[in-house]
Amino acid sequence: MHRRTLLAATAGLAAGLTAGPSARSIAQTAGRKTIRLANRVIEVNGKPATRYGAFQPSGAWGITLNEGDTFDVRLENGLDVLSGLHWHGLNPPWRQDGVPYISGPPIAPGKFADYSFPAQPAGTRWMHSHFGLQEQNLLAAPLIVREQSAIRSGLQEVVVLLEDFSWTKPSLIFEELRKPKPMGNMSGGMSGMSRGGMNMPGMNMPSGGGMDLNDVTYDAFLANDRTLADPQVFDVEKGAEVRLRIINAAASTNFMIDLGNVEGTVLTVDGNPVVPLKVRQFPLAIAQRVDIAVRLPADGSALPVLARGEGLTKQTGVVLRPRGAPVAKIAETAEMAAPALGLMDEMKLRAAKPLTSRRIDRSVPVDLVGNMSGYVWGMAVHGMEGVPVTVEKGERVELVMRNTTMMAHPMHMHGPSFQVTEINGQAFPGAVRDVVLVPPRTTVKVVFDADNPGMWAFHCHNLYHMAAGMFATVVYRGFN
Ligand SMILES: [Cu+2]
Repeated sequence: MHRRTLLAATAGLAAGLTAGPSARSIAQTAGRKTIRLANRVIEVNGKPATRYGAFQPSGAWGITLNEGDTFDVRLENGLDVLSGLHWHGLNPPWRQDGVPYISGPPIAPGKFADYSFPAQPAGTRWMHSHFGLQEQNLLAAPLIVREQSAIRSGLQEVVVLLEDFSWTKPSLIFEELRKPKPMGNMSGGMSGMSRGGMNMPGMNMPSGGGMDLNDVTYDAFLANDRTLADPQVFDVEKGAEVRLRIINAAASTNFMIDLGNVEGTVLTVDGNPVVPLKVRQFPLAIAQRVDIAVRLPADGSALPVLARGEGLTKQTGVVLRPRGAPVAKIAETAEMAAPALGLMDEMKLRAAKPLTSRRIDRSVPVDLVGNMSGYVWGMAVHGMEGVPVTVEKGERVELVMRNTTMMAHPMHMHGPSFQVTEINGQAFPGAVRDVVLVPPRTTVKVVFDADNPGMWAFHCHNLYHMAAGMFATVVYRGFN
């Protein structure tokens, strides 16, 4: 099948990706929306791939709402397996959080679940399966709650959802990762996989400083389901300012966003406003989002928005094209590998709407741990693996995340967002986020207000780390 035929099969994919200022009236009159989980066919490097998807009957990918709307969704499972979606970055009642066996049961094939709660906080959110390894099967989609400020600005919005793609089944990728590895040969060439990433401090490992960047070697990186062989091209006005909403929906890949020579302005991270920060490159860990305002070059030329895998030359992206501008072919391999993601940029971020200043009621040590004898990851809360973080409603809670392993972990807490307050002993009023990267040998402190009683997932957002045990919960005492 030709690429265009495939796109037609996914029914107006692009329609869900841009939202003009007129979208509000549609949202207000539409009432309950339906999202259907179903198989779909995309094309990767000239070959068709059947993967999961989450689309509305209109063909819109995911959902776009406006600040103040109700998240009123019927989720239908058209797959032949148990499934569901988590509304990443929203703060719903805990039973509507979409995490199977924690917030509720998964949805059986042919069945549906209804969701209705205020779509807040506004911002660039996303949705993905929290069931098994389905996220690696591309079961993710944008979930945009357009801020009133964004609507008023009249800026064109471009949503870019990044994914990592493999021809290997997710279960086989995980099986390979979990196979015991000879200690002296962990960088050896397993097909499709790099080493297991379990080397510990003091071991003399070949990669930079003993740090491991990627567990899995992917066949492609996708931006809105497409590679740079056939990137999505957005029509924009010459010299216009555009609001990018970039979502890292990859299962196991951190990206470096690259605007080339064009300077953009970071407006939000994980959907939450920050003091504007000028950037040409910006790190985007797994599950993080960034909104960047970019102005198209005055000379009318097209602007590629690229994302390069951490430590890799492999890249993907989209192109913003003013009318009449030629679009040059962009190589899928960059000349320079993207660096390891650090927290240099994180330390520059300042919340535009910080948490109120108040005393911390409870500080909880959370050690991120790994086991060398196999692909086993964990979280030790108060030094104990397998126990939840327990909090009381109304408390200001601090999480002290200390990474004892040699891989970085993008840590995500469900429910209320947290504010980054300290990195390796250096305090600062950082960004409000729902995912923060905790690099090797690093301690990151965050605080949040325990305002939403329930049982919430708290985990590493690297899908394979989570599947191998890096998962805990936050439990409110006396919740029901
Ligand atoms: Cu991890």
